[in-house]
Amino acid sequence: MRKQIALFVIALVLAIGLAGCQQPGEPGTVAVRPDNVTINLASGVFTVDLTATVTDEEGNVVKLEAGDLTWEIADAGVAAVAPQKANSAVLEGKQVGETKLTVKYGDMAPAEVPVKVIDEEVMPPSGVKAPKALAPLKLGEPWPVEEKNVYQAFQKVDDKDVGWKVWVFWDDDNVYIQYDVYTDWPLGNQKTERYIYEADSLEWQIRNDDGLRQKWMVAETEAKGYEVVVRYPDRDYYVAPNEYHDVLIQETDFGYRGQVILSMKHPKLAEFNIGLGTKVGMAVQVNDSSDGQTRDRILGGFVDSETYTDLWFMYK
Ligand SMILES: [Ca+2]
Repeated sequence: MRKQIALFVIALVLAIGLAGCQQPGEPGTVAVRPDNVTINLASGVFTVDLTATVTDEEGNVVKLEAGDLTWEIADAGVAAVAPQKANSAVLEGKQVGETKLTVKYGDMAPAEVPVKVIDEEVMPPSGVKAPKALAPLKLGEPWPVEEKNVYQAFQKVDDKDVGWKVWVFWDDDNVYIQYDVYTDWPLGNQKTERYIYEADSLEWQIRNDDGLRQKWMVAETEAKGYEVVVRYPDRDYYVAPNEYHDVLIQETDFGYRGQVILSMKHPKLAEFNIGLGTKVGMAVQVNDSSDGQTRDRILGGFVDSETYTDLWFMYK
């Protein structure tokens, strides 16, 4: 009996001793997910979440406490790393280049994660892009319009190209629309409120995949100045500038240019929840009048025909 107890005690001591051997410094592995990182600054997503797992030589996952891991980035100019919980960190791309993240636990062989920071323009998979404005766009100033992001419609009239080009931008506060109308008819609108579509005016309509739809109609009228009509479910009439809208329409050598600022604080725009990565369908038409009273032609006509083009809200 005494001998059996002695053996049991020895076994117990051995077991405790073995368990005690699994301290930092013993062979094991440090693994990080993802094990390879590419951050594209042009996407507008600058960070990647990293998670580390430490396994001892028995294959058991080691429970980590804050500070157990050391996260090191070789080139702090390219990327920065900020530990979060005991086993996680956030990696942030800073500038184009390549570097390496090293994650250490005791004397174990560290995990090494190659990090690449690139800045390569992303074009939308369909339709057109609305780039983010890095600073608020101001009426009357040149907006950063580029042909590659244009949404346009032209038709030949007496051998002349008549139509429009539209660009959309956004930031956290506003959606910005520039529309350049190529027409040889004079700029004018003698209608007001619900009838502004009968003379020179823009109709900008969007809808999302949930079936939410809204239309903004914009014109400079003789009656009131810059009018904005928010169409659904019942027309709301505004004169810009107001807390939600600002508009500038000016004649140009090709016709006229409109710049429209729509605040996302307006409930009918807010409900689209526009931000990085948002996609909506967009339809545009420009009503063109020769005398300011009669709609002689519709340029584009995509609102009436409900022909939508994908519009992607992207970073740049
Ligand atoms: Ca006109």
